[in-house]
Formats: sequence, structure tokens, C-alpha cells
Amino acid sequence: MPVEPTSPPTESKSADRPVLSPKPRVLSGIQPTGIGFHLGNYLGAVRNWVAMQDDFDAFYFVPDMHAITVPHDPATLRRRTRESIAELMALGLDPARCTLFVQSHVPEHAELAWVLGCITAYGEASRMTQFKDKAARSELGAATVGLFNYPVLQAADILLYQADQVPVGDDQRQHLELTRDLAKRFNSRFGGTFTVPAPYIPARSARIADLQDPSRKMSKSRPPAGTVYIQDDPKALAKKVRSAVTDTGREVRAAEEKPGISNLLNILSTLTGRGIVDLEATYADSGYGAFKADVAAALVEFVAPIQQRYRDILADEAGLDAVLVAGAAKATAVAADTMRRVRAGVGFLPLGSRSG
Ligand code: ATP
Ligand code: LTN
Repeated sequence: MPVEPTSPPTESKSADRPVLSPKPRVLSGIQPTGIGFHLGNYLGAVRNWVAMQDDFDAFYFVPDMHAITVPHDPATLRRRTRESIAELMALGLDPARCTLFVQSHVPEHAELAWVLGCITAYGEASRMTQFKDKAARSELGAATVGLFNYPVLQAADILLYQADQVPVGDDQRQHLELTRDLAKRFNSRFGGTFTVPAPYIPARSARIADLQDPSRKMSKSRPPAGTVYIQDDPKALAKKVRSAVTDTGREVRAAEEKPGISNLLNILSTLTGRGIVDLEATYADSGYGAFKADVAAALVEFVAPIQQRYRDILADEAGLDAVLVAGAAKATAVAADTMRRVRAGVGFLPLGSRSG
């Protein structure tokens, strides 16, 4: 699948980092929240990451430290973090072709977040819309300083690895802007240290809507009836698609006034590689029933091999442990190098040194 950046990496200063790989570096992450990844996460994000593994020096990670910015259960977080790595592998991330790791295994993330927090203005952090939304949704007074710092930790994730490009959905644009501002500010105050990253929002990234409310995006934090999980069994998939909200007509056609049918067409088109016009012609006389049955069948066919791989990867506990250890080592090598330069830049006294 072609993935085209919306902005060329002209401002990256990749030349001033030790270049081990001539490929541009990308980095992205997906939180281990919810009960698993859904079709929107795959079609809108992970599918692009998979496609980028060979042409980029790719770093992908599970931000478990971000997941504790809202109330959570420790045992669930531990299990979901492991499952998330296994699920990313089942979806096509290959630890031999990318650096795949867990954020908390690299403590430099927290260290850099502290330093960046000290060059972030209170006002600019207060303007982050995701924080404002989440704070408004949490009970009065329940929003934490950690939630407030979420975008600063995200900036640290990106800058630690000197990423040239960050493939994310549109909802993350503002966090990327903050990251760029912090990189430039640090570089001008303390000397060139960070690559200034560009957002990489694929030109044709699929935005999948909730099956029960097609005006909203499918999301881990919405009720499961409208969310197609990659781990859903065939019965659940068929039921979710059959009861997907559509309009009262019977024409299978993509149109603004038909958001439910348009969403299903979009799903079928991305899964099968067939164009929307072609699909509209196929289902011109068939009504919603036959169309929905085919969408469900395509989904079942799509998830079956992924689910099998997922079970195999999770069952091989030692293999998964080895992936985590190797990923943490590869990530640490880069992160530790950046942090050495950050510490020197801000003026932390090196142990054993007597002069500035
Ligand atoms: P939450 O409900 O916890 O916010 P989420 O399901 O919205 O979770 P995120 O973890 O915020 O998912 O996003 C992970 C990645 O998946 C991001 O790059 C995001 O842009 C993408 N993504 C999430 N939902 C969709 C969707 N419905 N369609 C396309 N891409 C999506
Ligand atoms: N906030 C992101 C997850 C995330 C991320 C990152 C993405 C945390 N750190 C660094 C890209 C780069 C999200 O909710 N999708």
C-alpha cells in the first residue's frame, strides 16, 4: 500500500546524529488501553507502520507510561502491555525489521520528559485539546499532573530517538506541533541536540467510524457493539456488522447522507483492495443484507490468520520475552546517546568531573 507523507522532511537535521542507517527514522506508539486493538487502529495506523518497516529505520513502542495518566488496574496493564506487543507482531510488525519495545523498559523517556517539562510553558501545555477533553470528562478534580504532562512525555518519546517522521492520526497533530516547538527551543537554548520531526499523516489514511454511531470514530474507549476488535470471534463479527447502523434506504452507495453504508464500503474496500465504485456496482441490486454478509465474511477471513499468529506468539513466552529484551536493548542504545547530549546541554554535572 503506498504511503505518502503530507510534509517533506525538510526540517529534519538527521545529519547531526550518528548515522547507523541511511534510512529516515520513523517512530510511533499505540497505548495498551482497552481490551485490544480494533479495525480503526489497524487500518488507520498499524497497517502503515507495517508498510514502512523496510524503507525506514522504524521504532514502534507500547507507551505503558502514558496509559497510567488515567485510572488503571496494575495487573491489567501488565497483561495488556504484553498482549499489545504480541498483537502488533501478529498484525505484521517484525522485530527483525523494526525496533519494537515497551516504553517503561527505557527509563530515559521519563528523564527527558522532566527536562522538556522545564522548557514547556504552563500556558502552552494548557492549550492541548486532548488534555482539555480528557480533563473535562474525568470527575471533578480527578485529572492529574501526569495527564497534563502527557504531551510532554510524548515529545520525549519522539525526540529521544531523533525521529525524522512520526506516523500518527490527525488527532495527534497538536502534540506533534508541541514536539517540534520543544525541539527547536531546546536546540536554540542549549545547542543542536534534537532532530525536528515532521508529522507523517498518510495521504489516504483510513478513518473508520463506529458501527453503532457512524458520526464518531471507532475507538477503544467506546462500547464494544460499535467497535470491531481484531480478536473478535466470527460470531461476534457477524453480529456487529449485521446490526451496524445504516439508513432506511436499500442502495449500497457511498454518500455523505449514508455514513453507515459509506463506512462499511470503506472497510470492505480497504480489506479487499477493490475500489468503492467497483463495490457499488457489485452490490447495485443486492440490498443491505447480502452486502453486510460479505463485509462480515471479509472480516472473518482477514482476522483468522492474525488471531492464529497472535495465539502462537503469546503461547511462546520465552520467545516474547526475548523480543522484549532485544527491543529494549536496541532502543536504549539510541536513547542513552541522546540523554548524554541532553545532560551535557542543560549543564548537569557529570559524575567524576571537576570542571565545567
Ligand atoms: P482511545 O479510545 O483509548 O483514545 P483509540 O482507539 O482512539 O483509543 P489510540 O490509541 O488513541 O486509539 O490511537 C492509536 C492509533 O490508531 C492512532 O494513530 C490513531 O490515529 C489511530 N486510530 C484510532 N482510531 C482510529 C479510527 N477509528 N480510524 C482510523 N485510525 C484510528
Ligand atoms: N498519544 C498517542 C500515543 C503515543 C505516541 C507517542 C504516538 C504516545 N507517544 C509518540 C507517536 C509518537 C496516541 O494516543 N495515539
